[in-house]
Amino acid sequence: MTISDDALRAAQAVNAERLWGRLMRMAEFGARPDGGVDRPCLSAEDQNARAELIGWAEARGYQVSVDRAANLFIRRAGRRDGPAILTGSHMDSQPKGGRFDGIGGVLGGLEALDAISEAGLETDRAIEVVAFTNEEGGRFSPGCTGSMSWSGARDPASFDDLEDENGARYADALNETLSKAPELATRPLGDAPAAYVELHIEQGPVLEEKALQIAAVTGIQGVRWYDVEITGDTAHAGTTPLALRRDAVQAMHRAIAALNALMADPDDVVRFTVGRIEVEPNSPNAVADKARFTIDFRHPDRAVLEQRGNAVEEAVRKAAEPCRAEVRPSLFSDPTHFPEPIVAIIEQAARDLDFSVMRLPSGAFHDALFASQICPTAMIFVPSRNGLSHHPDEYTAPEHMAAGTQVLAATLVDLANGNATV
Ligand code: HGY
Ligand code: MN
Ligand code: MN
Repeated sequence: MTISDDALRAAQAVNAERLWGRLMRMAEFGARPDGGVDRPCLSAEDQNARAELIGWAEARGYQVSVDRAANLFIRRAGRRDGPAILTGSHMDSQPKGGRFDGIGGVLGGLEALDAISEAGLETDRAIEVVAFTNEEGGRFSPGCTGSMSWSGARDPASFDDLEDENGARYADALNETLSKAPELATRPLGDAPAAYVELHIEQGPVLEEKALQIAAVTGIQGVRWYDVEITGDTAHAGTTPLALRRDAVQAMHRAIAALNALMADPDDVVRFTVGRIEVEPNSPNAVADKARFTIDFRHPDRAVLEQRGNAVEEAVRKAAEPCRAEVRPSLFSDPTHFPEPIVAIIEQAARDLDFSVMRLPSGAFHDALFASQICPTAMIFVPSRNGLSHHPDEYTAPEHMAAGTQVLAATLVDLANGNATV
């Protein structure tokens, strides 16, 4: 046993029913008829979910604050001031999202605070839970604008003019959200914590296939997002010979075919997705003069990410001719490896709590990607049924959510008390 007695007591105080009740309550904010969740960042659903979380936190006497990126922090004070141990995740969801992605880490963190309180424990360092703004990027692309603003990875002002599909500006949605809780204390961006540990669902099939309860996450694969805009000429669908057309949809088709060739991988390790397409004038009998689409390209090997990623722009521009193509990078991150000491702490805590555990890299990106640029960072995964996520049927069993939260609570206490050093 390497976890401390206090860590063990905190884990044993985790209340699985309270955690599950909060998860199901949060799933009501943006609930879909098919059982999933559609809670776009900074939407009314998101604002109402944040108000519920603030209510739960204030009822427990925790200090709630917000930074100008609308990242929400819940602080359980420690004996001394100074950098806290931070946990958390995000509250926004995909349009056809599930009830656990992101919110599971926020509510797991809140449950860990409550368990630590109910175990009657004091900790040296404060422990904080954060709900990062816009991790998904579904409404305002790219994702992780909250954690990139917080960590200093990007200038927050660079996101101000992002627009959603209705033309709403990110900065306006941000300010509207901040104005909904004017009484909250504010805090500066970039207060680096002493460490960051994020609980998250695996969003893949491995833990379930191996019938394991916990993964100590070793890192996150590299990701490159691009926004492509192809410009042609609109024309009459009935009278314009094809030889005279600059058809943006046909050019997009050629460009995506060229990208499929560039991203071909017999080992099925490359992840290449075109998830969003927009066409103008979007009329059945007018040739399109605009076609926009997104590229989501991921790989665990930096060399592959660079070699194929650097070929994207030329491949699109050539294939789109005689239309003009513009390729704008929107989110870049190299493969990230979490430091061995903090990964080992997660793994050992799981073992000490008698959970089956493995090490696993993450195929999905997370706010931990940007936390890892400013402090020792690790993640805890719990199983996803059928490996589903970004899907209404996303599901993690109550006992798995509770197990992940127990490992989290123990880890937070030992990191906060210096029993585990990173
Ligand atoms: O896209 C991702 O990897 C994350 O789930 N938002
Ligand atoms: Mn997530
Ligand atoms: Mn997600």
